[in-house]
Amino acid sequence: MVLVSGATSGFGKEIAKIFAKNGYDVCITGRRKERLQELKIELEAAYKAKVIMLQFDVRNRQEVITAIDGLKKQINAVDILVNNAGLAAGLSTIDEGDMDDWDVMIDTNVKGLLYVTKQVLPLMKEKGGHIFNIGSTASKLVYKNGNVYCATKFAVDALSQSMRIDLLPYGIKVTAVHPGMAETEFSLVRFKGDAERASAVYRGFEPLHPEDIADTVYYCATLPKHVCINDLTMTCLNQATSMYTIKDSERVNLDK
Ligand code: NDP
Ligand code: 8X3
Repeated sequence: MVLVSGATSGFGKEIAKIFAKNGYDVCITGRRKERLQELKIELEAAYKAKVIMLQFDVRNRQEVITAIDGLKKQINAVDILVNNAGLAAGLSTIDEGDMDDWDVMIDTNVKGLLYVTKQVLPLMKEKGGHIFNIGSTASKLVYKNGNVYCATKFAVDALSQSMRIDLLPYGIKVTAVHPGMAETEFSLVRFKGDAERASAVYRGFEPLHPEDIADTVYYCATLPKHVCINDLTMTCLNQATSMYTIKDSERVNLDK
């Protein structure tokens, strides 16, 4: 069983799809129930997959406990956990930052990841397994106005390193995947529904696609048992770091 947090959109949705397509049972989670229902129907019809859906908010500790307790009544083990649910809220300097935005990011990206992991681990410790934590290029290098979002993703990096040590005796692999810019609902959420501002982020170059991240997670998950990719940063062709992305118009050999 592969449990994917934040499977209603973007990376999580494609990650759930690629595992279902390849014969894995999947557990899809998120807050938006209709999206979960649609995806469950789609995966069952397209791939004859076994799909369990769990609606909960990763920030709500009791909701997480209740949901995973319910899962424990249906299955004996989670083989792969993908901690993907996350978001950015706002983009501003520390002095102008919105404290509600800070709370949402810290509660979702850091505490939510911890709550889900803690509840799922009893389903993984007996047999071993694989945890994927979706960080970001922002886990490696901060960028202007990214302050709290970057801090939460640095925390994902630190927690991935810690989990790798703590879970070594259980044969649990921990892979942190750090993508650069990818067009999903991420910027729409960050800019609170401002579609024009969101799409402008990706104008002039081809960003990563959610399928690229899903392919990468699937690749890491299907390596031989003795091999673990610990930490992986991936960007589109025009991005070097979280601070440096160029437009196609800046490429010197674009038409060659
Ligand atoms: P999307 O906004 O498309 O998807 C985010 C997912 O997270 C949704 O399924 C959403 O589900 C879920 N989610 C958000 N908050 C909560 C919550 N409180 N409880 C449960 N689920 C929640 O964004 P992406 O697919 O791009 O983002 C996925 C991850 O990748 C995030 O951690 C993000 O930080 C990271 N990332 C994104 C990059 C990008 O450029 N797109 C680059 C690098 C990293 P729902 O709203 O239904 O609850
Ligand atoms: C998301 C990458 O640079 O758009 O983690 O904030 S960025």
